[in-house]
Amino acid sequence: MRFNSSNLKGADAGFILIFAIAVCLLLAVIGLIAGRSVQSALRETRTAVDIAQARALADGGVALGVARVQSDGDLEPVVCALPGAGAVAVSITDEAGKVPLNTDNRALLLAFFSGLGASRDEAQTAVARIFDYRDADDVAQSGGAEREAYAAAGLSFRPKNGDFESVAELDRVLGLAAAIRDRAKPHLTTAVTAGGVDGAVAADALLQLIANGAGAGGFSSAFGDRPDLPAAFSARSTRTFYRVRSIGMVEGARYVRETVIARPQRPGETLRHISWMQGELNANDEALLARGASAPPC
Ligand SMILES: [Ca+2]
Repeated sequence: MRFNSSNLKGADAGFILIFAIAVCLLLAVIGLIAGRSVQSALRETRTAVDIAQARALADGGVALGVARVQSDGDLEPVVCALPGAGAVAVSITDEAGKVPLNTDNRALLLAFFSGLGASRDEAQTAVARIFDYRDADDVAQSGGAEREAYAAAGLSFRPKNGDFESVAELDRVLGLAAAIRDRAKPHLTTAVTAGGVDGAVAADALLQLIANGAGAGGFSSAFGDRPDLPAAFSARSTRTFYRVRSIGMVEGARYVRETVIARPQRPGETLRHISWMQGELNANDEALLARGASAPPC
């Protein structure tokens, strides 16, 4: 058979052309991927910078909140902007307006858990388990749970037999329904150990749910729909413990800083931060975040 050199040259040329096109396509794809990687890296860097700036703003906002507390200033939320740097939203709450998780007032805790939607039996169980978790003995109350019950449930931890140090510690109490526990947390405090709640600084929602949980029979309503707490559930604020919650906003980045402070009560005392942690955004923040876009200068 005769070899056709012209056909071979044509085939070679075709192959080289296809190879060249393939190389070009490959280079184009590599270039595209590299370009996107650079863009992606730039975006990530930008986001990281925004988050760092939002965090710095949030921490600066804490200083603004602390200054308000120390000067007995207005405790209404503040939203203000640092031109070119973003905005900050600061809210301050007196912890005396929450239910003390370490309170000895069993009736208050019963009304509170009932108001959150627990049945009377579920509320009594929840309160018994909270007391068992805290009290020094290992003898379970009616409906409660001590060491044996925790071991039988296969838990690696046991009741603390000491006061709660944080509201998050509620997760370590055996047998609390997760839904009730999560609804309870925003209304609880470990900063204050009192026999009641100061209705003057409590959120409307908390007063309403305690009223609902207590059957509302003993409540008057001197201030419209805002229930008054009965004396058995009340304690005056010592105006010492405040939660300062500060949200830094930079472009799309948000950072939440939460701290509980103890205000000096005597000359020579200094302000103490009892806790300092990263917080999380919640549904109530939407109104504050919306104000960030057109906030006045700080
Ligand atoms: Ca105990």
